[in-house]
Amino acid sequence: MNKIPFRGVLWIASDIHLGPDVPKTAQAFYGFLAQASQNADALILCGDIFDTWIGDDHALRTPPPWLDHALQELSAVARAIPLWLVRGNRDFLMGNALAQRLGARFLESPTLVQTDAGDILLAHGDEYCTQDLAYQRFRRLVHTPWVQQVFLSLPLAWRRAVARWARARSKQSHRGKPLYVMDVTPSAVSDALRRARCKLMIHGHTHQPAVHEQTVGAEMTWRYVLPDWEYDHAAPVRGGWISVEEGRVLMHAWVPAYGSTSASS
Ligand code: LP5
Ligand code: MN
Repeated sequence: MNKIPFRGVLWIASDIHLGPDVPKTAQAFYGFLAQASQNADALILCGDIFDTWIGDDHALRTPPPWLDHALQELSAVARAIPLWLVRGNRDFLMGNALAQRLGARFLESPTLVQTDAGDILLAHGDEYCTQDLAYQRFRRLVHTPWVQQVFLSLPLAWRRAVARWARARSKQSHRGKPLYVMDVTPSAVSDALRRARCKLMIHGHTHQPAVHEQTVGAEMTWRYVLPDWEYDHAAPVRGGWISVEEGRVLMHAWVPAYGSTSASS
């Protein structure tokens, strides 16, 4: 089990899905990053920071304007506080060159984060969607090292086309799947918590922010689910983060014009 100790105020956000078509979401997120630089001692972005990631070379050689802006904002926060990145199911190809460029580091999913609020098992969350057999097949395939190497050796235009196709297939497949299939499986979560000897989990991915209580053996456990960020195509808009501070885990909604509102603890 990967373990990492943190002291002080930790902020965690995920599922921002940055891309060329979400300027308002990006703007809201950059406001959040500026606040994180001032108010947190470390920031973890827990996967799906980008809507797709088709290789570091794409980003670093000639980034389009939206991506250049994103890289600058992420670098700025990494100069102020430690920035940790977790790979999600859409940006699992983020690599060391990106981390180096940003001054960030990777956390593997899952990692046991040792905080002032106790040990927290942190994961993107897709690994616990075990009832989604089609997704788990896709996940095994695209996490296979030689498949990734072949994909990364393709010309950029081909990679873009594959990513567009995979996103379209994914959106289409949502329509045919019941919500419980696209959610985490309770027994997969409890198995992971039991193995890690831990009572708290934080994950993203499902876009269903909540705090769930679940009894594991004789113990009560809590699972905090991060929201996704959408300020372009949704009404009401949504986005938020979790802070770990003074021994507590708090969920917050991000309201760009007014700063933040605390939602629950
Ligand atoms: O992402 P989201 O929220 O829509 O849904 C996810 C699951 N879908 C995915 C697919 C991603 O969205 C696409 C990521 C593109 C990455 C770019 C690189 C691509 C190639 C890299 C090769 C090394 O993760 C979705 C879940 C949902 O979460 C809830 O958990 O249900 O799962 C699916 O949609 C799986 C489908 O059922 C089948 C997906 C078909 C895609 C086939 C593409 C194969 C490309 C292989 C290339 C070698
Ligand atoms: Mn995801």
